[in-house]
Amino acid sequence: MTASQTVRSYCRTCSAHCGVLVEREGQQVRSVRGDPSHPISQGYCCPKGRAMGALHHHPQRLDHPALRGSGGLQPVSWPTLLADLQRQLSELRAQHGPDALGVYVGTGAGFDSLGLFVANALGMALGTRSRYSAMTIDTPCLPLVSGLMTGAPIPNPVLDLEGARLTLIIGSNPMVSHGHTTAWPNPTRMLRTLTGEGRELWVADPRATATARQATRHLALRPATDHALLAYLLRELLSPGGGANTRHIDAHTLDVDRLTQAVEPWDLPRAAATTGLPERDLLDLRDAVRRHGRLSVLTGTGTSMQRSANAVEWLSWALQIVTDSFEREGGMWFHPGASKRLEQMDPYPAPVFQDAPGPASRPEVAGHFAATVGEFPCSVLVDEIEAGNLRALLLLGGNPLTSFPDTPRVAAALGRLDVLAVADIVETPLTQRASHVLPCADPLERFDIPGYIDSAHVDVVSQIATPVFPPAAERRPLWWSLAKVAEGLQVDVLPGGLRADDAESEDLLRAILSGGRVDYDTLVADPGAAILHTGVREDLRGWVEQKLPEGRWRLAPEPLVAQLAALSERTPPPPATLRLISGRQLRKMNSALRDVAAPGERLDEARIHLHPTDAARAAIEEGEAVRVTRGAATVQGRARVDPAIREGAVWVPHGWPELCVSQLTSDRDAVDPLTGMVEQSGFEVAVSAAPR
Ligand SMILES: Nc1nc2c(c(=O)[nH]1)N[C@H]1C(S)=C(S)[C@@H](COP(=O)(O)OP(=O)(O)OC[C@H]3O[C@@H](n4cnc5c(=O)[nH]c(N)nc54)[C@H](O)[C@@H]3O)O[C@H]1N2
Ligand SMILES: Nc1nc2c(c(=O)[nH]1)N[C@H]1C(S)=C(S)[C@@H](COP(=O)(O)OP(=O)(O)OC[C@H]3O[C@@H](n4cnc5c(=O)[nH]c(N)nc54)[C@H](O)[C@@H]3O)O[C@H]1N2
Ligand code: SF4
Ligand SMILES: [Mo]
Repeated sequence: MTASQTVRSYCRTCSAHCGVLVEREGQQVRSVRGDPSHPISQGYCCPKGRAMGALHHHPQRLDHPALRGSGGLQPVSWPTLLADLQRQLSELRAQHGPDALGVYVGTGAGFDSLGLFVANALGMALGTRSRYSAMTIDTPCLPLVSGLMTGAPIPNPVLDLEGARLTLIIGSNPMVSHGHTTAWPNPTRMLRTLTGEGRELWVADPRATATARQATRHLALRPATDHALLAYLLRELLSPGGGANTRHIDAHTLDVDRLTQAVEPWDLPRAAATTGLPERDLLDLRDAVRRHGRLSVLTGTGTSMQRSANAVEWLSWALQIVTDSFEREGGMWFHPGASKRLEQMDPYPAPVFQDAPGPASRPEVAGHFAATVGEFPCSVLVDEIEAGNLRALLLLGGNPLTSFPDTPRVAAALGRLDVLAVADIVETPLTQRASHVLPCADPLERFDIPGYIDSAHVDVVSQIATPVFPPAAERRPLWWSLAKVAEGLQVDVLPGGLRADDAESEDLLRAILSGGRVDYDTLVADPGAAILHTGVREDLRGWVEQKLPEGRWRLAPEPLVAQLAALSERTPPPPATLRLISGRQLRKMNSALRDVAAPGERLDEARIHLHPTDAARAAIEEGEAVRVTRGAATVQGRARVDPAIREGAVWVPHGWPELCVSQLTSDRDAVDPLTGMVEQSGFEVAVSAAPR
């Protein structure tokens, strides 16, 4: 009998990176629970973290490289797989140029620190413009807005948990998601802090979510109308004596007059009619902002996926800037990451957002944005394949069959690629379609330094996870297989000219960590123990504002003003209109973990959620088969009659292949021209009982 042993680590499933204690016995995980000594998560761990062991032992866990031949996918050795992949990629590059080789970094690779590091290095070294990531189907409005308002896509704004007095959450449900740009490990404790003595938390969401239910006030607004709420608040604050901080505006901003003009149409009756909120709600929120003087605004995918995403993100920044909230006591701050890389950048790389053509097949889409952030939007990937511009794709920890718009077109296009190399940890519909399958080390089998370059944590921590087990079977760390691919293409991706077979994860970590707040040896001396960098947050107060050109925020960038003006011209839809909203569920991660749970715990379900009145209007009952239709596209599933959702909103969770909400989205209609973002939430749909 082997004795059990407890190892400290972190969960790598979402940006909360909760500290965990992994109890192992030989090669088996017995249990995973929260680590009470972690300075931020403080013992919290959600069902996905507790399922780390179940994922590690998953029956469909990938063990061997596989190569497609005449008889379908066959297990092969790594040398055979890599030789074939290297040869095909070299030939395609020689024939069609570097843009024929593409890389897609999905969520699974995004949380693999070393894999991500080498994936980015590979994209750059190849000189391909065909770089894609889940960022452009998630929140491209954030780098766009920060770029336009500050001159560079700057770090992530995060909550000042202890300092915040008034917090407004719009389009995020951290009780389930554990946060979007601010990470919420231990969300109940964090919500309690935000609603403590003298503090207020307001949540705008068409659903009475677990987060909204703990708020001081819940504003159940109509989907995709957040711009009206924020524009109204700005209009009121910017009116003479309205509560904006005029001293700060004069000293540290540009274009306040243009902002004032842009929000002028959004008076109280119009904002109330558009949002569907009682005027009292809007007045009370305005008064709360005046009372507190400052506020923190947290946006999420509920806002970043709607048609007005850019306007909403911009107005939320503007609201925080005119109240002098950013980087001040009680307002949000900008996370510098555990490295010092961002704060040492001086000045920020500039200029950005120059004119540049978009991808060859869609030159009108997001050219300047793509050039600035260094990637094409996911919404052009299918066109790039169909046009023959993209011929090989390294698909790293992602699932475009549920995450990209217009699923049937995506499936057909992926089938046309000469090379579809899929790196994952479990068998998925993507690995089944792959030409090359790269089995990766899972979180318990690899090193990670979460939050090193940028982080969503409410404080600055350095942390390292070391492998709990060596990679089983023929699984390899993603960084290694990508470095091997790079060698075959004669490009360098590892630091110090290292060769993949001579390098260890430690060599990469040493190089990446050098010059940071702590070095590799200090971190690894006590693996799993997060080091809290006390005082950094306070020392850095104002660090971003100091880097702004002339120390000023641009309050009213022209392209955003134009987008709000276009929204101002739209008339509110009739009240009976149904709008679909998307979102996350607690026990799965997008399309992953849907069938993985810790022993004795349950799984999530795919349902179409409707308000009782909307259900009655369409004669739909609980559990009945229903159809959601948008134009020619339809999805079908079972109804959940749900009083927590507001009338006029239909909620379909994201990530279910059998109820694939992405089938209702399109990479043609309503693609934002500035970022290439797809309208994934807040669009009109019809709902009916499915024919029996
Ligand atoms: N209509 C609609 N579309 C959406 C959304 C929506 O709400 N509605 N949400 C959007 C958002 S926010 C996102 S982020 C994207 C998600 O888009 P993707 O990232 O493309 O999709 P995921 O389902 O997260 O796929 C993650 C994959 O990574 C694998 N994986 C997990 N862990 C690891 C690992 O350690 N290593 C490797 N190599 N692989 C691993 C999983 O098995 C899974 O196959 O979808 C977007 N698309
Ligand atoms: N458990 C779990 N956690 C996750 C994920 C997961 O799949 N499962 N995915 C991770 C990923 S990739 C991401 S990007 C983050 C996302 O993190 P969040 O953005 O917090 O995601 P959601 O929990 O879907 O919350 C979005 C909320 O917006 C609301 N909403 C929809 N439309 C509107 C609107 O028009 N206006 C307003 N104000 N609200 C609206 C929805 O009802 C929903 O409650 O979560 C991450 N964490
Ligand atoms: S909230 Fe859950 S999924 Fe996210 S890091 Fe913590 S345990 Fe993992
Ligand atoms: Mo996401």
